[in-house]
Amino acid sequence: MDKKTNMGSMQMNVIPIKSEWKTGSQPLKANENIPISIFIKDKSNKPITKFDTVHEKLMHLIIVNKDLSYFSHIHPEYNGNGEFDITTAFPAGGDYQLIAEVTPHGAGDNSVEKHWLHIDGPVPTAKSIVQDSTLTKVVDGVKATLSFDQLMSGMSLNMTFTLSDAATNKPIKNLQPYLGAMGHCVAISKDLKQYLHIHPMTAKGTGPKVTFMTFFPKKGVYKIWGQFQYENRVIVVPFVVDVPEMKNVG
Ligand SMILES: [Cu+2]
Repeated sequence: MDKKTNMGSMQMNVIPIKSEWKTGSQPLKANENIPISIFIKDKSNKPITKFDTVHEKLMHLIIVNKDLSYFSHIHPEYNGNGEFDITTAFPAGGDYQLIAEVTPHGAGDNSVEKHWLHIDGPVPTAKSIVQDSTLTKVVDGVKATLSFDQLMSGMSLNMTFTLSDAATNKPIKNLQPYLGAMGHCVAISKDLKQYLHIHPMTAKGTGPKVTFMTFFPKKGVYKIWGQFQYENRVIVVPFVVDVPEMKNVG
C-alpha cells in the first residue's frame, strides 16, 4: 500500500481533480477582506469530499503576485462537500496567482490547483526578479544561508538552510516545529509556471541546518521561500537562484 512517489520524479495524481473558485463581488479591491471559496471536484464535476491531512492541514494555499514580491501561505477551512473557504486581503492592485494544494483521500499524492485573481487598485512598479548575488540574508532577527549540494535542473538535489541568531551570531538549535515539520519551502519559477512545495528530508530536528530535497523540472530563475518557526514567530526567508540546465552526461 505504499504509494509514496519518488521525490525526484514527477508527481503522480491518482485522482485527477479540477477546481472552481469563487470570490466576493467585483471589483475586488486592494486592502479589503475578500472571501474566497475553492471547490474541489473530480473530472466528472462531482465534489471530492474526503481529504488527507498533510502537514496538519487539509488545504495549503500559497498566494504570490506576478513579480513574486508578495508571498502568503494560508490555510482555508474545510466546510464539507469539497468546499474550502478563507478570507484574505491583498496588499495592492495587480494580478495574483493562488495555488491550492490538497490530497484527496486515496490519491496518495497532493494535487495543485492554480487560479489567477485580478485585484483593483494602484499597481506598484514591478520589481525585477534578480538572482541573489549572495545566498545569506537576515530576516526578522534570523541569519539564513542557503546552499546546494549541486544546483541543476532535472535532478534531485539537496538544498540546505543554515540558520543563526542574527543578534548573537549563534547557530539556532531550538527551531520549533512549524506545521509538523522543521520547516517548509516553496519554489516558484520566474514565469510562475513551475510550482514546487518542498518538505524537509527529516521531520525532526531543531536546527541549525534544515535540508530539503527537491527537483527543479526546468532551468531558469526561481524564487525560493523557506519558512521556519523560531521563538514563537514564523520567519519567511526568500532567495532567488538561477538554476542551470543539466549538463549532458555521456
Ligand atoms: Cu500550508
